[in-house]
Amino acid sequence: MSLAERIQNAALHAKIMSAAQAAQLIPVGANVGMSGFTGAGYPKAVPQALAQRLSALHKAGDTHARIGLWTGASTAPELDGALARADGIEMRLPYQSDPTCRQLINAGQMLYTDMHLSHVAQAAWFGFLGHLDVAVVEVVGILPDGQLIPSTSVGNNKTWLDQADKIILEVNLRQNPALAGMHDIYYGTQLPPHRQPIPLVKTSDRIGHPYLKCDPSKVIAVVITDQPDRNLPFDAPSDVSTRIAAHLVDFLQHEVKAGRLPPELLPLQSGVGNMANAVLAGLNQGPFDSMTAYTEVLQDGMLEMLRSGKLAFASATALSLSPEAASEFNGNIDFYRQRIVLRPQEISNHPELVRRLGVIAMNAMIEADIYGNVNSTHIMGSGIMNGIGGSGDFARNAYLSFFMSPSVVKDGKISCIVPMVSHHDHTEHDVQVIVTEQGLADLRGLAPSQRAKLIVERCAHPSFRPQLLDYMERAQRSGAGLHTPHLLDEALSWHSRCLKTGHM
Ligand code: 0RQ
Repeated sequence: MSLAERIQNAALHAKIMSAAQAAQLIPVGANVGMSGFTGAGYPKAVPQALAQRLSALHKAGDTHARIGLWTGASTAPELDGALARADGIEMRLPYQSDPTCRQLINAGQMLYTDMHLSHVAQAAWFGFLGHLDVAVVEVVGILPDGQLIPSTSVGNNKTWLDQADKIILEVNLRQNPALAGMHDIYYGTQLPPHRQPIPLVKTSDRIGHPYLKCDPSKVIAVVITDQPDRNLPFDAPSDVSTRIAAHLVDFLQHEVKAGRLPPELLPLQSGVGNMANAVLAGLNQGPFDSMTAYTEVLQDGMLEMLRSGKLAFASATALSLSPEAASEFNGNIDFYRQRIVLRPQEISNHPELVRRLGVIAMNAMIEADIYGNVNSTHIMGSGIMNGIGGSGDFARNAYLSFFMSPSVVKDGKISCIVPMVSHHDHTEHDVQVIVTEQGLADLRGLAPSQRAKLIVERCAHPSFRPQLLDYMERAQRSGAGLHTPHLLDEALSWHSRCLKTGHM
């Protein structure tokens, strides 16, 4: 496809320039809304050029030259990594999973606002996040009237394009032009008090428009790139994640038999990472057919399920595929376009829709406590790992909300079941089922003391079970309130004692 076919708006041809020239147009101190969600559809060239520019300014003595960086979710080394290594990010939101960002955030050198992903667009519209100065958005192509063919993620692009004063577009020639038509951009969202119900009742409903609207007069630069998305390979499912997947599939079968789920289940949401991928592999081999997904990220496991026919349709905001899966996707894009829709993240993660559709939410966690509270984000209560991402959007509103992790990590030294979580992301009220390789605890309808017994018996590793049972018994005898008994000093010191001694 020629450049003229990719960029059909004649006026915007005059705006084509190098990434270095475009980066010069981003004011130091600006808030910049970039595309990108879980390593898909992020700008590949301008962030690196901007990182070089900020580094040069630091060397010249302007040590405070940074930007505020807003995205859909996590991106890639060419974006988060490059800007973080250049110490170019003052404030990061709403989600990251980059090692350098993590290190700077935990060293107190980068500010981070870790947000529910469905909240970001509204927060930007209302100005809670400050003013958005520039949008940098990867697209597949530009139509004659300036509308944009979105790339492999939609994320917050609609909001960034609407809200930013100026726009820089990266047209990535490597992204498949046949992505056109896969997106559904909903423009019906109003602000309160004018908000109307969102007219989506099935995962496959199209309620919007295939293209992103863009005012060409705001476009200050068009940069041509030719690079693939990050495309990290997934690990083969481990023994632990295979066992977790088996518990989950057994439980879902039980729910179908009990008449609490239809045979094709309800729409699935799956988090990111190797464990989520292993669970999807388990579902692909499981007994359910004609499943659907209403999720944020579509990774290899879901692509395989679409190919096998186990999954009839998937709605998401981003693709996050390994190199092999990306090549399979691009080779058969007409097949996938019939079965995938990519939406803005305020729609893919919308609480109203998650509740209406009755989503089955399956997310990984760092730790759960004996009463069912979940920590998804912090190590030892203080150090951020990634962020809450979409897990809260789904967990609170889902029909069924699963949280899963290995029962122990770090060679068995750390228990993922603890007396009291060291940081709270999902309260006991939002967590229905906890799964580790040891087993599954169905917490629905149980009081705290019943939940504690079940979680420890079913999910804790045998090497930590005695300490946890002993804790529970002593807490019950302590004279503390018996609704959710705790020995506060001991609960709070569990993590540090565990770390010091390996096994308490
Ligand atoms: O450490 O990197 O040193 O090996 O945490 O853990 O086992 O690799 O698991 O990649 O699935 O991540 C919750 C972080 C799990 C992720 C979390 C250590 C462990 C390892 C990573 P190493 P694993 P995963 C949809 C939904 C929040 C966002 C979300 C996450 C590292 O799933 O970020 O759900 N979730 N979004 O050893 C100390 C513990 C630990 C621990 C794990 N209890 N104590 N270290 N680790 N448990 C996607 C989006 O919203 C975009």
